[in-house]
Amino acid sequence: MRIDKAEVIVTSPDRNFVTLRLTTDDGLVGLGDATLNGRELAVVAYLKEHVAALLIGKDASRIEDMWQFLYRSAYWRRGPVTMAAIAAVDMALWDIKGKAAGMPVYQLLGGASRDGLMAYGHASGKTLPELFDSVREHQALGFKSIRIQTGVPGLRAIYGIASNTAGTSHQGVRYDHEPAQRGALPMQEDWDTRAYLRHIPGVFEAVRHEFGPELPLLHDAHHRMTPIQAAKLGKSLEPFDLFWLEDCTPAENQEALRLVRQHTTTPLAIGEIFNTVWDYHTIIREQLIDYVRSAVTHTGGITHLKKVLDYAAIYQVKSGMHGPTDVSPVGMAAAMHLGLSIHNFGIQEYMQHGVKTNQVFHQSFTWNEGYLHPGDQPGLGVTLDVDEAGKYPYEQAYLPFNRLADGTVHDW
Ligand code: GCO
Ligand code: MG
Repeated sequence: MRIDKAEVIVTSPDRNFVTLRLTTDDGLVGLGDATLNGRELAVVAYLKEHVAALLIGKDASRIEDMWQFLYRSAYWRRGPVTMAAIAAVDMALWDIKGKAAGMPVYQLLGGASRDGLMAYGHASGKTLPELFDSVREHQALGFKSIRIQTGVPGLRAIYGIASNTAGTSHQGVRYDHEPAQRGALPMQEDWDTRAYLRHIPGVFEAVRHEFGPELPLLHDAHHRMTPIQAAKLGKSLEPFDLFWLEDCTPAENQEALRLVRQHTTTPLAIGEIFNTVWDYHTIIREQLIDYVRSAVTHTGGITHLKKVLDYAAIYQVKSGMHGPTDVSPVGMAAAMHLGLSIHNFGIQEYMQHGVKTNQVFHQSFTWNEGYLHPGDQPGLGVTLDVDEAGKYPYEQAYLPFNRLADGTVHDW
């Protein structure tokens, strides 16, 4: 079972996706997601120029060895581009191993620890009535847990709130499939942390009043606060019993979470921009977070994220894998197989892909009353229709960014 071919396929059905396709000499095909939102072509070049040739002729069954080889032989460790490239190779090899064994990947990881994966959807609205409609729309689709993002009076546009030009998912939910807007330059948004801190508790109070105490509610703060501001927000949200508050401070300063933690019992989730266990070392060991947000795609694949989550399990920290539309159907499938098998699964983010994306990527997962399941096809359970993919060439796209009223660039 030697690797015969390594192809990098770039397609942009509802948004840009990068997929690595490995073929073995005995005809098995494995897919890996290498999509790095807004910096896609850097990973394409890394794979095409520096990795593809190294794979040819190698034994496709040696997943751990391949991971260690790609991580250590490069000398330059970690970082989103490197780790997304390694992740794609790793996922493709797990896909191949599953097909060779005739088993879904979750069986190779130890089998199912649960029947399905509770998933949360993204409700958003500029105003409360819009937000309530969006929550109801998600409940009608079966979602049992919901992320709440809201407009803030005085601010023009806020990331994570579906615009009027948003597309719809295959189930008709209104989403910005590519919040990384297509165009030659990134969109500029405005930001005011004090206005945000004044507004958010009232929104959660209204949502609890409307939808009752049971519905698990989540919120994403996108790294915009200082530790003391985050502590204040966590405290002010305690009466509304959040499932989690996500990315409350800029993620690269792990120590910042100590101060937040001392002041609030609101559960914290962090890590969608982390790449290795080293980014989590302090915050897991000191139990400064409750949920690990990494995607398989951005954290070196199933092999490495499983190690992060096994480490987290010792400290009662659970998974909350990243699942926006920029994680491709292949990356989502990998998350579902891993989530089904580990004991410390917490919740899965599930932002549904668009209609065109689902025509390019044929998927085996099921969605049943709020729960995902990866399906029982051998491997990851995703196939790529290359002809369909060819209809959608890459388009430049950037995530938006923030400036404060005085023009200062802010975290987003
Ligand atoms: C989330 C995220 C996304 C990211 C996006 C960046 O919680 O789903 O914050 O909206 O910003 O995936 O590529
Ligand atoms: Mg997030």
